[in-house]
Amino acid sequence: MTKNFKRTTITAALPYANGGVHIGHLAGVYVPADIYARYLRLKKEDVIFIGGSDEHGVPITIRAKKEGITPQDVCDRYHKIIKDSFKEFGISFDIYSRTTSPTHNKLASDFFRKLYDDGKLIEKESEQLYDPEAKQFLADRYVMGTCPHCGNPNAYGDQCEKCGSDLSPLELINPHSTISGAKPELRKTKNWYLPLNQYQDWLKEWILEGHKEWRPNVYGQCKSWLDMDLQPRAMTRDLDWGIPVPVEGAEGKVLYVWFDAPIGYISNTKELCDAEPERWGSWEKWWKDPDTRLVHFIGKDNIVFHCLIFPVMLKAHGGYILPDNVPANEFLNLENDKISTSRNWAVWLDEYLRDFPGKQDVLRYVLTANAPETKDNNFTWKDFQERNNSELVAIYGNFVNRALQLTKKYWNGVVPACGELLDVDRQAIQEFKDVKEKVEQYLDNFKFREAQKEAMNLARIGNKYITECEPWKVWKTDPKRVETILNISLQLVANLAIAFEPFLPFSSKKLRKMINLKNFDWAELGSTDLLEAGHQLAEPQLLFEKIEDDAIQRQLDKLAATKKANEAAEAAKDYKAEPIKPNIPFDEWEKLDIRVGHVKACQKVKKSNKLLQFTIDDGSGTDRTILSGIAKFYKPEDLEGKDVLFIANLAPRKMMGIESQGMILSALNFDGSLSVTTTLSSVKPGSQVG
Ligand code: B3M
Ligand code: ZN
Repeated sequence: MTKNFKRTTITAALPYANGGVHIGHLAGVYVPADIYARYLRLKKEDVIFIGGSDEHGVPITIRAKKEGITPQDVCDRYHKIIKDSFKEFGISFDIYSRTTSPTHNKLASDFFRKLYDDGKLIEKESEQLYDPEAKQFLADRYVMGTCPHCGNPNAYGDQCEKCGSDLSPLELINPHSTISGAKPELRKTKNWYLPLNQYQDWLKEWILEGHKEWRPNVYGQCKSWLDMDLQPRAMTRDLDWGIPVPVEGAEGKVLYVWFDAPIGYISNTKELCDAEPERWGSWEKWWKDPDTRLVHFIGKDNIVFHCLIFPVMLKAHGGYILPDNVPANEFLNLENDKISTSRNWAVWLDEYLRDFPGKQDVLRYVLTANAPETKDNNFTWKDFQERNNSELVAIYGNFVNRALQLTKKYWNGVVPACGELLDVDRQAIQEFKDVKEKVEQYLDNFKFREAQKEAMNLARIGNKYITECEPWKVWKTDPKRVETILNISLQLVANLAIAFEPFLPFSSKKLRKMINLKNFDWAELGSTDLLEAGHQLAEPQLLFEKIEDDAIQRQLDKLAATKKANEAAEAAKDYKAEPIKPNIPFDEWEKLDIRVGHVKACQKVKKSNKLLQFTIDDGSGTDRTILSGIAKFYKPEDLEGKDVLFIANLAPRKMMGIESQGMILSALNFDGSLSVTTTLSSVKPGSQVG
């Protein structure tokens, strides 16, 4: 940090309001942004932390169409879900608003209009796909067809999900509109472009020369863009969901979602400042004063928008500050597989909280410990359990518990005075003073995993200290000495409450309550005077609890079930029904006697893993025995009491020494499984089928 700024504006990417929040979002963007915001607040710096939902863009309209509701309905639903999830996990936004707000509509519209009036945009005609039946232009996602690379018949106009190729809709074989099914045609349309090419030299200077301190992944991605020739990029779209383009002759066009979304950071700041001016001052000081530092927290797929396009927009507009840093993260995988909403391969925050109530901090801790800061990283449930049990419980929780229980035991829960220091005390004090500087250095440089590791070292120092001092032994010979040991241990505990506040805010709060900690200031980290002698502590409680194997197994089972369902869905996609057999004359069909039978009993046939033996009421008054090779697919008790269809006049045949008098009808599914056919409503046994 070369410049001394007066204040910091922190933004976290605005999630699309068309789905919930999962661990990938939290690890990639929101937990690091929150740690940073809390850290600066704790340092008593002037900081504002801005969030909100991104409510425009094509995916929201597709979802709405699918569900038969309006895009606004989709946004309303998910905005609430997302906002609640963030709140539950302690993401301490100063405001969480949305891009369908009136403030945003006006600000984004005015922003565009200024660029337009100042001649900063290029008006250009281009050919776009058009649906002649639905009478509208088609976003790439609205076109489907066959992938020219792998033959997948369900490729989208922008991407083939089967082979992963990026596509343009014009490359698709047999393209069709997903709205009407019609073959799209090319039509001319006018749009407004941001001439990124005109800013290329400036971008090179600003980033490649001016921001060498950015994370290597961010800097590298910018460099590879800037090594190519940037092209003008359309800032408007022919679409009916978004902010109308505020220009004559632009009816039926809206602002490109990536034009309006980052402006959402500004609008949300404005909304907050306008609502509480005495607390926040004017919104402009957060966005226009060169003494303000702007930091964007995002995932790596958003780098180009935050490092190139948005800065060019801000620069072209004039009057705005530019981001000082963009600490983008790589991706988090789940159990070695890419997180995917469509395949439901994710840990959703609401489900997590249902399964692990009150354990927000455990997830925050594990996600930071594994933060994908420099490369893609992996979340596994085993690691989650391991880090909880052997770090949070065994190191942090254990140290706190030891210090508080010992104080309760020897000193009735009152902080004793610190006596004369021995070497071992001085060393522990020095060690934890050093930690402060390290944590700060890491946090200032957006190295959150290292910072958290250092905070955990405080607890390690504490455990080592107590173990070395052995107060339970010293008590018998030198109780005065125990006072000093306890005092230092408790000071360390208080330090932990401060050091962990940015990372584990719920636990810090709990811990602060246990020790009645009033002073709560980052500047005091490292101090040995946080708790005065005579200060009364509250009743100790466990800060963390062990997570047992069965809780982890349930999560693994859940994922295994998801994987199985995905595989089945994948196989079903490629399934083609067997060709129909040649026709038969009607009288041949009439020879077959198919009946409804009531399953009175069903059991496994001994020594066979395929056969089930049915006792069928066929309406004749005499029970009938039928064997069927479906034991792999049903438990016998699941079939008892059901009405099934069977062929009643098939010549009997013996299997495993039992005579089977007929055949139970089953459907052969695409994956080789068998599903017994039955009647929709209850029908008397013996009824004919035909
Ligand atoms: N909504 C993309 C995303 O959620 C986009 C971010 C906007 S940030 C201004 O990844
Ligand atoms: Zn493909």
